[in-house]
Amino acid sequence: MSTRTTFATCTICEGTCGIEVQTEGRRIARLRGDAADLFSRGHVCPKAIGLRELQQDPDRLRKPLRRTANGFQELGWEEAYSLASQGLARVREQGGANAVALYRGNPGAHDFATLLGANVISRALGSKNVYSAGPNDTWPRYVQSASMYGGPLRATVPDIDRTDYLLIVGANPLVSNGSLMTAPGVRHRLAAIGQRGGKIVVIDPRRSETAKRANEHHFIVPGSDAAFLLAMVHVLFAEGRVTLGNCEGLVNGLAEVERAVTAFAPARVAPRCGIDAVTIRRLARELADAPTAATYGRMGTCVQQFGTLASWAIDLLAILTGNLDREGGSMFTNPAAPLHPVFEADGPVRFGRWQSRVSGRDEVLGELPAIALAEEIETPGQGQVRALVTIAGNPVRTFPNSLRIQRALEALEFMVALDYYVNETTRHADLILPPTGPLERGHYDLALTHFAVRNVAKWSPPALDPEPGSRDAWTTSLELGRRLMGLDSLELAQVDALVLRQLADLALGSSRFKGRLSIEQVLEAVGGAPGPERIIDALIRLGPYGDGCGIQPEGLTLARVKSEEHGVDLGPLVPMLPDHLATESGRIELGPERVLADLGRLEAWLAARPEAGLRLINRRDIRSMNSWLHNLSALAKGGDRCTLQIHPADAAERGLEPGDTALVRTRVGEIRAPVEVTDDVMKDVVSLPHGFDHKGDGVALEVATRMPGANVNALTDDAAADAPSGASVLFGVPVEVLAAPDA
Ligand SMILES: Nc1nc2c(c(=O)[nH]1)N[C@H]1C(S)=C(S)[C@@H](COP(=O)(O)OP(=O)(O)OC[C@H]3O[C@@H](n4cnc5c(=O)[nH]c(N)nc54)[C@H](O)[C@@H]3O)O[C@H]1N2
Ligand SMILES: Nc1nc2c(c(=O)[nH]1)N[C@H]1C(S)=C(S)[C@@H](COP(=O)(O)OP(=O)(O)OC[C@H]3O[C@@H](n4cnc5c(=O)[nH]c(N)nc54)[C@H](O)[C@@H]3O)O[C@H]1N2
Ligand code: SF4
Ligand SMILES: [Mo]
Repeated sequence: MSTRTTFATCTICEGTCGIEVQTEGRRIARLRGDAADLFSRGHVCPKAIGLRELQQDPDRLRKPLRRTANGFQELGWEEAYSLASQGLARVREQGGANAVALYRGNPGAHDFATLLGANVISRALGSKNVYSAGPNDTWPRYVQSASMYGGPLRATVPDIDRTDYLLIVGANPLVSNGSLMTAPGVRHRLAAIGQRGGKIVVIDPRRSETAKRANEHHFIVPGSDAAFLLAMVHVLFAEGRVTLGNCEGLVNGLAEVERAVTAFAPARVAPRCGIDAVTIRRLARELADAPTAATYGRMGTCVQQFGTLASWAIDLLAILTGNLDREGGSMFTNPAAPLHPVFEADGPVRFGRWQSRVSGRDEVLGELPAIALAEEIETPGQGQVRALVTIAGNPVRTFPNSLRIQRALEALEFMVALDYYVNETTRHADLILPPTGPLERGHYDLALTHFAVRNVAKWSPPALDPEPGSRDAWTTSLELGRRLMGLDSLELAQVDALVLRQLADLALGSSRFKGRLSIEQVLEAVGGAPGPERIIDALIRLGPYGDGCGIQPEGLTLARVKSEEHGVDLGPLVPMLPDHLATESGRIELGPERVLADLGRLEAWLAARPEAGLRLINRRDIRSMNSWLHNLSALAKGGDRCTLQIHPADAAERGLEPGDTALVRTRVGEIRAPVEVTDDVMKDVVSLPHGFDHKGDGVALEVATRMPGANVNALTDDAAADAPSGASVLFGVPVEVLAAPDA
């Protein structure tokens, strides 16, 4: 049998590593890092093997399933689409558009067809009950970036390949491989900072894998980052070290920020964050004095009690030390296929355009906070959510108070899941519609190229033909979309063309070629073959490097990207201001109203007496990806990774020894976990990974079900939220730990 080699991209995490896939017929003979990939240069992590196993996993669904009294049964695609759309339409007829909710999970951001397809389904549903993994992840960062620069995807990324000083706050790229910072082979990139004489400082309640390789690490009390970082900003003002550099003349609100940080003197903040005032001052000076410096925060500065304020303070440090938009500092990526026109279609971002029905929570970026979903399902009344569509998500494991979500799903009238597996969430679905496998689809990193540390573009062709009888995510999205929009009479290709026209129109409206091209010329240029690739082509051609559909023939097109099988390197990040700003004022808003409005809450916390007790934080596991890779034996094997890390003093106080079983308890639930005593976590902090525990009636995950581990989101509390963004508080959760009674 002939062997074929395909250069593709791993789509599991944000690393976007290039892979080389050798196939013999339908079999994957070999899968390894693509040494010639211009961005990742051969790097892959252990999860890449997962792609091979995922392709072959017998539990991965290829055909649609329907839930019956005798369990799930396969059915044909046409029937599945009809039943799915009829079920949703029925609920919509009875309860109105808001009675059907949509949830989009994380893998949707890693596949452009799923991402664009989810938008089609969302528009077709027309519901205000739209949810995503964002509030359990990136929202504070998006809200802060939208408020300061005008768009959620206009977030800064640390220019790690050129910086002299990197302050990492609440991120563990050595395990996560980077997030909102696409930097394949991040380990080498971080090591290079040291090799060129630079410095890395990590701030984390746990001595993480990244912290262990840094020049300096400081423990911080979970949830106190905003105060700590604002104390650093305070030092910049107090010591006359504020310099705007490239941002001179481009900022609004400097005086407001100076006033706002007066309350955060290092001496006042130190006892609450556990980092002494001398160190806070020194770090601020180092950051200001370094030839170039960048501050990078991720989950630890997002899904905590003051996520937006912490994210804001991170960018203030960049701006006020002259490090914004400057080589080696915090920069903006200039993606080849920008989504800004789509995200900013309604003009400068506004929040709170509508509120959730039950507890009046603000809409953010067109969605409602994740913590609102359960109560919207549980609470009767006009607009009660009675049906749900999930796309690539597992809220029963990934939402705070996830057992409540589980009960809510049990109470739904109808549910449709677009997913690979029958898992903790999708087992509640009436219909499951699986997409083709990750190596069976073409790939372009539409979302992640917005946060890459270099400007890059790459097309990955499918390494395998789709399995006979399977359907790709785009087809399924259009099939559901047209039925839900009542456009059944249209051919799929017609619906496809409508979607293309709409997106191309948005892209043209903000393109540098606007006024020199008609929409017809764009449609003509991208050709007549239906499929989501045309949308990528349109975005690229109208984008910053594009050929303007012929206006600049030397410019980029999808065809040109396709011709470079190891990717197109568009160079290091370059200064983008002021053009990149999309705020109403055309300037950087240093003190956005929505962000400043939360300072009172932070000041009240600062003034309050610290609460005694343990705080739970999360740690990521190198062989997991949130909740969904545990059915692949190469990644699932080994002992119980879901251990409770606890400081020796805290363990001793509770009479806990290594290997004992601990009972971990909060207001919302309890779990058991084996005890791992280590001073890698600070005193009063315990750590557990998330995404484990795949036992449950009807779950069809042969390998994962046998894997040990507990569900940490049985403990996290959906009553807590970051005020400006509505994001969940997953880290810094107060918990009680004791020896399990019958252990
Ligand atoms: N306690 C705690 N909770 C957390 C976190 C934490 O750190 N601690 N992290 C949060 C974060 S950052 C995130 S992103 C969320 C993730 O939250 P979710 O997105 O809800 O969950 P995942 O575990 O990513 O589950 C992905 C689902 O998509 C399916 N899937 C995988 N690939 C595809 C695909 O290509 N197409 C389709 N249709 N389906 C696919 C999988 O089978 C699985 O069911 O969890 C959040 N929850
Ligand atoms: N192996 C693996 N890789 C992954 C994932 C995975 O599940 N497994 N998930 C992917 C996804 S969806 C995402 S979003 C990214 C996340 O990428 P990261 O944010 O880099 O990963 P986390 O492990 O969540 O890192 C958060 C760090 O914050 C620390 N922390 C907790 N609370 C606080 C706090 O209050 N303050 C401070 N300063 N630090 C705190 C934790 O100890 C941890 O070291 O990882 C991605 N990559
Ligand atoms: S780092 Fe991420 S993208 Fe790279 S191989 Fe691992 S899972 Fe895939
Ligand atoms: Mo995430």
